[in-house]
Amino acid sequence: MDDLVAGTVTERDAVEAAARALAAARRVVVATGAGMSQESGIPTFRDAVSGMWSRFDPDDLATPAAFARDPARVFGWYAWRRRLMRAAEPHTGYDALVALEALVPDVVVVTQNIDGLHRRAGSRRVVELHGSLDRFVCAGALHPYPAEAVPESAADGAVAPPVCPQCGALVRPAVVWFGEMLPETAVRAAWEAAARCDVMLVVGTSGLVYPAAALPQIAGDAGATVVEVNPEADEGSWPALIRCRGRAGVVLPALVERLRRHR
Ligand code: BV8
Repeated sequence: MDDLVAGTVTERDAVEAAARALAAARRVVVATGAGMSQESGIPTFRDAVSGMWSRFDPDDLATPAAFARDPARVFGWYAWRRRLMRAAEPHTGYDALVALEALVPDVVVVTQNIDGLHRRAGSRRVVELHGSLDRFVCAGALHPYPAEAVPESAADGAVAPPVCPQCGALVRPAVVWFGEMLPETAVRAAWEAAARCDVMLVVGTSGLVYPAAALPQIAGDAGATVVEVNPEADEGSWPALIRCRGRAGVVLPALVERLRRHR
């Protein structure tokens, strides 16, 4: 247990308290952000050094206007990120979330991430709020485009997007950019799960991007125990009743191990 970042009694108590809440829970939602993938080698957005936003301005790359202005620059950024994601492997924290499904009757993962790692790890119910970099569509009529035909890029540089064979529009990643609406089905599933859950684990998110950042508040307001897993001290401003200071790959396995003892 001393692996936890602070390693204080408080941290050990926090993981123990979170395990007890999980032991009494029927419905659990796991809300994840970029920090969930950090130990799989995918940079977060706001990490001061390696974070993607520290080198790129989201308005320059993750908006429809950016794609219209410089499609090759935006598409190249995603081609580089897709190569990173496809080279990444789910770490032990992902395996712990899969193991959780055998210990709690109803587990739903709601992720902001587009890297597909929860699905690859074997989580059975995954809601991808911001889409997936495994899927591509055309910017015209949203015609699906085969991901296997999309060029990858070893470096972050301009890559000309393919052209849709059906309508001639440029092909784009099937992800939600800033200023775009989230997929309605994903929002409905996520909001319903958050409002009904007994425990929400909030893992690896700075809670800055809306509407995803509203989920812990929805769960807390509905009476759920909110457990935050994050090495940083004061990230989310949610009613986090239990804060586990540590990395996802350390805390989540410890949490599931403690939960097994309560079973
Ligand atoms: C919307 C997909 C309705 C693409 C992403 C003006 C105009 C329009 C909209 C807005 C506006 N002003 C505000 C908004 C709303 C806007 C928004 O919230 N902006 C923010 C910046 C204020 N939201 C939107 O635009 C959304 N759509 O509102 O539509 C609308 C429509 C029109 C007009 C008005 C409203 C769409 C938002 C989705 C954008 N797409 N991703 C891509 O990936 O390229 S967002 C992207 O950034 C991620 O998906 C994620 O959501 C976000 C990054 O956040 P995190 O995941 O939390 O990552 P971060 O790096 O910040 O934090 C990592 C955390 O992990 C840290 O706390 C760190 O301590 C921790 N950590 C690090 N290592 C570990 C760890 N934790 C555990 N273990 C570790 N090892």
